[in-house]
Amino acid sequence: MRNLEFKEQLHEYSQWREDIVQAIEMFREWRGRYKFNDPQSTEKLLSIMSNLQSDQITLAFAAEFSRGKTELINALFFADTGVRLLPSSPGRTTMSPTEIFWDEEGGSYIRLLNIESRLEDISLMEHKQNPDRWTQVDLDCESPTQMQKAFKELVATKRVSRKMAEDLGLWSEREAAEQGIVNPDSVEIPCWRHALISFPQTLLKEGLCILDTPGLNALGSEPELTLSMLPNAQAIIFVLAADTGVTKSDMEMWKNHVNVSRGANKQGLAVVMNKIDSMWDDLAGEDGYEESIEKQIKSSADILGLDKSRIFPVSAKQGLLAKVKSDNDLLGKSRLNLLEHYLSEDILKQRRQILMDIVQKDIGFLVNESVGVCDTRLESLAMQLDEFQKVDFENQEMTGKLMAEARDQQSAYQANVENFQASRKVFSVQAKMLIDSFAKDKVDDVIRSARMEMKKSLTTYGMKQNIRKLFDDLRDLLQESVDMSNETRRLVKAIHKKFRDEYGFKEIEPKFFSIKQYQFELEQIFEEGEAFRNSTKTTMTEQSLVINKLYSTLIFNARDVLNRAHEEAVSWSGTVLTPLMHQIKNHKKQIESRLQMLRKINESKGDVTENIAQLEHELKLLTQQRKELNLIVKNLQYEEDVLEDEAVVS
Ligand SMILES: Nc1nc2c(ncn2[C@@H]2O[C@H](COP(=O)(O)OP(=O)(O)O)[C@@H](O)[C@H]2O)c(=O)[nH]1
Ligand SMILES: [Mg+2]
Repeated sequence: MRNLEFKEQLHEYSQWREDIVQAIEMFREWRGRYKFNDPQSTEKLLSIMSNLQSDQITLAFAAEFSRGKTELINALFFADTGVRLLPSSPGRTTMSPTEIFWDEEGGSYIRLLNIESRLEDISLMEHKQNPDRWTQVDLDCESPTQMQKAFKELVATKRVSRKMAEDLGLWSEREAAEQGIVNPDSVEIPCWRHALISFPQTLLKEGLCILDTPGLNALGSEPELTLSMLPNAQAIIFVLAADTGVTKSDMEMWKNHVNVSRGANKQGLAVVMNKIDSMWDDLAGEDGYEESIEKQIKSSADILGLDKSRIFPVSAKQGLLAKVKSDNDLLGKSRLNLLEHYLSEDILKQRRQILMDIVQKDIGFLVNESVGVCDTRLESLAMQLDEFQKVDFENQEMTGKLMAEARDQQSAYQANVENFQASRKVFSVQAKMLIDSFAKDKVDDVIRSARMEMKKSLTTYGMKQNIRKLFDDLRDLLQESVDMSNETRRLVKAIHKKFRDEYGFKEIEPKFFSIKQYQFELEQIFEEGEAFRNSTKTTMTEQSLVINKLYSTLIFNARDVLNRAHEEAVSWSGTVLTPLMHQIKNHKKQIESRLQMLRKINESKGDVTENIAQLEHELKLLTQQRKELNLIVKNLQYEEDVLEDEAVVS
């Protein structure tokens, strides 16, 4: 009953996603039934469906420690359990980044990665693929109190030597001094580096994934968080506390970790001004309270350089309490609903749009193709029917002439098809060259040698030179492919033009593959890495752990970009000529069937009515096919003309 709004919206969203998947499945069946399918397009459709099905909405909570992130997560998503599910308490609370989601295969669990793993040069991503490396705690989802108890492990700490803490990047002279600790023998550190929590709560089952990050310290020492995980989240919720205002470390966090990962338009970003209840007992009364909240929001907006409407004053603590006790007045006072409204309206809508764009980009041309081929068939069948109804088949001279014409047409077309087969071979060779130009092993070679150079360099400066060189090399690699992809594109265009000009084929603007976007992404990765390095240079010693990790993250991200580019090139070259091939096949069939009918008529005059009846029957079947397709297109929530516009643009 309580956090109804976000819950309902998420539910509706996941329903919508299911509907789209179903429409795509219907389309796939339709293509199979009427022989429009080919292995590559079928694979494409299957992969889109599986991506949609496993799509998650990740909300990341970032802030300095003790701003109330964990409490906010409890209040927003887990109040239904009736308890404070995740441990939230004064002081340094959750110290390891925690991801909360539902893992259908793995079931319910907490998986914890030990803090010492920081010393290895293995990314979190790689660790996640290897469950054996994690300590697992089982969860009894029937019992919130058992779960609550199990979650206590998240905040476990232990004492290690100062040297060890230093090696792990968890020792700061300055911070310790602030707490009155000088020159200690041992230091208290968190036991766990990262936590994964899976349990079957409704929101999580519908694809919500929550990332709870600890404070500045952890983000500064885990570049993967800032440079991979936060940018990949659909939204970041940055939490401030009303009782502290925007502090220096809040600002540092904002600048170096939150703002950078949102790109220029700051999409999917909300700032929460938590703990407004600390202002409740103000003697100034209701008006004074409103005024001081307004003032705080304005000054925070100014400092952060953000629009006021993105800042949400809430009390997570009172909101949680209100939900657990079903106290509507208190819930109103906590103002949680405004934040929930923003999350559901803005973030979910945006995600829907993004998925829709992906679906359109990926299968729009297949839908267009089916519609196009279907329509061409309908047209030519209707024309043939018309012709057969008009021609006087008693006139032998006439039928003979028609047949001769049709035969000429057939052989001319045959020659062109052979021509097409030859062009297709040329295309295959060129496409293969394009694909090979940035194949995985080629990229791996470049990376391997860069890594080797890096290991050899003794200074941060030397490493910096090496990473710069690596990015230059990767850029060059892509540049070569750009030239090649331009060439391939010209070839594809020429092949299409020929059939369009000579046979009036429907305008199918072939889908184009462009490397530009990937080059841009590569550039971004490098620049963000530089920014990160500059921002935290005070904590980085020569050849430090963090620098190593930073460069591993950059390399990982760069490799990901090149992999994606490669995958797209492979899938593009496999499918780009398919629509044309279908049109060619279709055209060939038409010529053949017309010729066959003419031949039959010529051989046994008087059979015309039977032939006409057959054509009428075919026309009926085809109209039915087209109707079914229409319905599918509608279910995909497409407008055909929109699609056609799209195809021209892309
Ligand atoms: N007064 C008040 N205290 C809060 C609120 N939210 C969290 N806290 C307290 O702030 C402290 C830190 O909260 P926690 O959620 O662990 O912060 P985190 O480190 O950002 O995850 C705890 O003592 C919470 O009880 C709030 O809305 N009002
Ligand atoms: Mg916390």
